[in-house]
Amino acid sequence: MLKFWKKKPAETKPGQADDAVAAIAPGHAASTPNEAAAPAPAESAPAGEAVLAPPEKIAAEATPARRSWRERLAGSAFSRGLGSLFVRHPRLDDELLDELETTLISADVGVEASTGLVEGLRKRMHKREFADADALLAALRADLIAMLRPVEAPLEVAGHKPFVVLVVGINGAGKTTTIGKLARRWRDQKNAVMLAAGDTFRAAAVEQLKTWGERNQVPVISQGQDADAASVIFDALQAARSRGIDVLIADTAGRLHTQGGLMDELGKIARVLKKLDADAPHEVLMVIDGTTGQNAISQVRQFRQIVGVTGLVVTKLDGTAKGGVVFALAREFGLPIRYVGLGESATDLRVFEAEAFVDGLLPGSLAGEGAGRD
Ligand SMILES: Nc1nc2c(ncn2[C@@H]2O[C@H](COP(=O)(O)OP(=O)(O)O)[C@@H](O)[C@H]2O)c(=O)[nH]1
Ligand SMILES: [Mg+2]
Repeated sequence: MLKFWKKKPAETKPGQADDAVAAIAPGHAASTPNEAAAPAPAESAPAGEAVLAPPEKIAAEATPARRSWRERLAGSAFSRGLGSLFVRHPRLDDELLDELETTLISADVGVEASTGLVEGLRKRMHKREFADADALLAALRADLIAMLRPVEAPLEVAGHKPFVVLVVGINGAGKTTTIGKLARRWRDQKNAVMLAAGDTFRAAAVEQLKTWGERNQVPVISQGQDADAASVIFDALQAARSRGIDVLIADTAGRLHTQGGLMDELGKIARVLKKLDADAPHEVLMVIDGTTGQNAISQVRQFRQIVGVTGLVVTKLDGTAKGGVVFALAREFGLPIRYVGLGESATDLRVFEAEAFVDGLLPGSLAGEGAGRD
């Protein structure tokens, strides 16, 4: 019988952030998981106005219930696949490793990476390094963490003022939602944040950004639908400079089917920003939908050709995402994975941590703490 399976997965431990938060703000602990659906606060600022909420209000809003990485990742094909594999096949043999390889591939880890991992484990098994399946899983955990360590590089926004973040990615990837979450995060860290509504292709996109701005009391610079995106973002950087803003986050359109148009637009945005600040944008953050599987790889490849991507955010890893795409991205590009989206609400964006992520995907007791620092 496998030790790891008999033990009950420890979701959270006393003293972890989730418990602490629940203790401080019991009202918030029961709040709806989908904060995106909540109405915007009435005292929201008109677009373009810099208004900072009183500190006590920010503190109160900053304490909704936080769920552990494992709670969020448990539904992924990766987690479910591994869990059931070791139940179906508890014996340590080549067949187990063959099935492990299939599980990793079908969880979007990618063929090369999966084969590489499994062949490494197979050699060690044949050398009798593993006493049982637990030992094999421990080795797999270590290998998975080692794959992700090089891309664990949090984004620091302190080096420039304003620090300009250009957010790119295809439609529906989660750009605007991620911007809303980042606005909340950086505002909570006492930065003055401003948003630029650079996705001028759809009126709804501008409105969506404004709603996030109102909800987080951060100003949004916009010129409405069909405005020139570069001009909106240029104006926003000028406004950000004159108002002493710390972080400017710019939304963009993501029409990949007209790659030429997108290339022109993103190229123009980067050029006009450089007129004001030769180093801007300081981060080109590409947002990727974690449910798109191996297609994520070709998306990153295309956007890298269009604009110099400096960091990634992988969204929608809650629910049924396969999760393995994070490993495939790490192996293929080595680009920093700055954040992962584990849900739709403002606090569901986590700084990417290799160990917390891997532990969230693995069967309970095998993993370490599992909750992560963030
Ligand atoms: N479950 C889940 N949904 C997300 C996440 N991030 C974004 N979404 C949803 O994905 C959809 C598209 O997001 P949006 O920000 O409009 O994408 P954009 O077109 O790239 O700006 C929306 O319904 C979001 O609520 C996430 O981390 N988890
Ligand atoms: Mg959008």
